[in-house]
Amino acid sequence: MTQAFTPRVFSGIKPSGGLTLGNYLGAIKRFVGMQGQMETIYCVVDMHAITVWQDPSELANATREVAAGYLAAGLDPATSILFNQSQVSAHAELGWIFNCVARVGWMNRMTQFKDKAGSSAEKASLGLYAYPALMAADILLYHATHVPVGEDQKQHVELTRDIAAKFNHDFKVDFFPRTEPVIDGPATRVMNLRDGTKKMSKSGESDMERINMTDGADLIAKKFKKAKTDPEPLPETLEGLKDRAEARNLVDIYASLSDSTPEAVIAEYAGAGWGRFKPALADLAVEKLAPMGDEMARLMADPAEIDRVLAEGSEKARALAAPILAQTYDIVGLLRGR
Ligand code: AQP
Repeated sequence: MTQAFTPRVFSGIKPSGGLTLGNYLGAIKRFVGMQGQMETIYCVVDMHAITVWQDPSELANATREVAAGYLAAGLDPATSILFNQSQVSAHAELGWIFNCVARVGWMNRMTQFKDKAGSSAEKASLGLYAYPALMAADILLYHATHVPVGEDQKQHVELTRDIAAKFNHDFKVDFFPRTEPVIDGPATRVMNLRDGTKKMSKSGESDMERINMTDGADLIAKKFKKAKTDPEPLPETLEGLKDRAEARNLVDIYASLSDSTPEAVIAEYAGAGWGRFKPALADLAVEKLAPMGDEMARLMADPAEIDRVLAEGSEKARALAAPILAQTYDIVGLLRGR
């Protein structure tokens, strides 16, 4: 008989730079949407951030900034557990066990490692290679059943399912759930504003490629104005955006920001040129992002309060994680004092 798992959401963002519109639309906005529907646990995954070099003098602040983004977007620490990963050591402990469950062949298929390590894979950290096993631990440490993520993380959530299945099979238990990735809405993959074939990323080379959650009105307008497009006006139907990656991206962003659909956006702007669409998009983005940017700045002015929220959330997370890690140790046969 298969165990019934309590519906529970887990997801996280790594503090590897300032939050982007991609992080907001692909993740945070959807985290807020799931709040109140089931138990929700949202983490700032600082141990993932250090898989590539992070300046120690900036990491703690970057961690606070992601937390400030969560709070400013509407995550409520009284409803969701909000914490940073490194304060709950069980993540690292379960991560090690999953390093021993996951197969090297599985890791070799992870496209994100190939993208991030590029041609210098030999020089990449072992942590960057193993990071999907730690991500599986983040999720399964809470027996999370649902993981809202952007499209780029789909493969890692599928790996999490494989790790859970192998663990259950190897130890003849029904202990870890088969977690579902939740990838929905029009902005599951927000693209780079200067190159519609690349994802918008925190750590992309140029700031003009991305909208940051903290960008002011003028900068947002400038970035959309300079965003790469093509000479054609917006088409009459969505099919007309096929093979127009940059145009499609701007339509998807508009749809997501306005809680609408790409079809509805096209219906409204059919035949419009960029001179009309881009300023409308910039106004909409400013309307949605500026209040959050202001709130983030207000929160960041009181770092002790953010630290307090994260410490309190970490305590709650530790309490949920401890019995699951203890049972995992027992299943694996690791001796522990009682
Ligand atoms: N462009 C995007 N569109 C939609 N969703 C996105 N996410 C990231 N970029 C986009 C989603 O945000 C969540 C947190 O991601 P992360 O910071 O943990 O890792 P990432 O995907 O590697 O993010 P970045 O911004 O690209 O960071 P860097 O440049 O440091 O690697 C995830 O749910 C992700 O899907």
